[in-house]
Amino acid sequence: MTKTAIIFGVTGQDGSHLSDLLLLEGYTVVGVARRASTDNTQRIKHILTNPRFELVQGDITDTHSVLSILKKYEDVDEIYNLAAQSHVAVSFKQPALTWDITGKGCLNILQSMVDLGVQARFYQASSSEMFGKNYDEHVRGARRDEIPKGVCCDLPKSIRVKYQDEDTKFLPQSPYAIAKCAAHHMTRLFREAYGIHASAGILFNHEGPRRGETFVTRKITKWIGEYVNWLEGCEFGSTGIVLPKHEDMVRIHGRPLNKPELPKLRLGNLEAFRDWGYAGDYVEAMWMMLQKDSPQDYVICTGETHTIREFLDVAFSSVGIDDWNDLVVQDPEFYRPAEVDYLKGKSDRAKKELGWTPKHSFEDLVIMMVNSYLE
Ligand code: NAP
Ligand code: G4F
Repeated sequence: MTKTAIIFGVTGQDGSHLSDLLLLEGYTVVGVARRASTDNTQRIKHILTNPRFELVQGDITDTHSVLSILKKYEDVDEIYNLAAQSHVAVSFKQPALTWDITGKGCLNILQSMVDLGVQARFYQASSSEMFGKNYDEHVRGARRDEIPKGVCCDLPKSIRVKYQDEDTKFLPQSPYAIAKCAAHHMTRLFREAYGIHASAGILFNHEGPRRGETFVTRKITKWIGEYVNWLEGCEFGSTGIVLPKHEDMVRIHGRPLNKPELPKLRLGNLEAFRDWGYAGDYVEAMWMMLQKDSPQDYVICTGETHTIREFLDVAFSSVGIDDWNDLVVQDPEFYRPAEVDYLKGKSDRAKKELGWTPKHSFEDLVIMMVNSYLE
């Protein structure tokens, strides 16, 4: 029999990939989108006419709205909560709104499920941001807390590996991460207290051509795409590397450009480490979690970590630019009041219990994102 799934946050990056996957799997998908004054369905345009896809209006912060949707689809099989104010920097500027959407929104769904007796399986989009400042360490296969005091510091750095997994304690560093922790614990509590089949995926950063344009990977790759197009549009054309600075143009070409200079790429902290994967791979893990007989929380990641600087290296070199230093400016505007310096996941549980591993490498991802702006 055809299964039905409700996706809160269907218009987002993950909501669109998950809809694609579930439709392929034969589901009927009910996507919940909030009212907007402009069209917010860009990422799901290609499925809007699918007879097994239905778009309904709703807002996760409005209890009545959530209740009435769940009441209408009370026989639903699976509910995915992907709705969030998901931008960490924005959460410092709009903490209360972030709390209402990212934290309380999850409670609105879970409590509505209990009140209405909805028996569906539930997925909560938890985040590696919840680990914040914390990590565990492998030293020759042991956890940091198993190593006798003093020993760790005597060992060479090369054999100490920092990572986060399901047992790593949360130490959130932003209003967003704190709201995610609350929703994560709410999911666990409702699983234990009411027996709901509720699972949380602790997903590390995942990206792709559908990523919002203010997240760092998309901001970088979009700028590179614009830069390449700008170079190609120059009067003299461009095959090699030219710098978009007036004085350099005069030096290289003997005359200034005949079009306005392209603003440089303005970024914040380039030293943070992130474990970046491809969003299309990660939504498969979400779905796999809800196919298990027992609910469980899973870390989903690649196990590889790179700095923003390394992302810049790979992205720029994919268009033949080896030195990007003159093209990028570090701007205090993009620094955060508190930073998450290091994320590197360990997804052994997902591999063992779900059979999930990522299909795309870091390099694949970066090149895919740059190319999406060049095509
Ligand atoms: P996203 O692109 O920002 O999508 C968020 C979705 O939530 C959008 O559809 C947005 O609608 C919707 N939304 C926001 N406020 C809402 C409200 N009040 N009521 C109903 N819907 C609302 O995020 P994403 O990258 O797809 O991530 C999906 C989920 O995973 C989020 O919960 C995010 O926090 C979490 N997560 C993401 C990552 C990652 O690296 N991408 C990693 C870990 C966890 P609009 O389109 O109208 O804005
Ligand atoms: O791309 P980001 O904004 O992603 P961030 O903060 O890691 O959060 C994303 O991943 C989380 C999972 O770990 C999700 F839960 C969350 O919803 C979101 O999807 O920033 C990545 C790094 C940060 O260290 C930031 O300080 O890039 C640094 N950065 C440097 N310059 C910048 C910029 N980030 C942004 N957005 N814009 C910049 O100009």
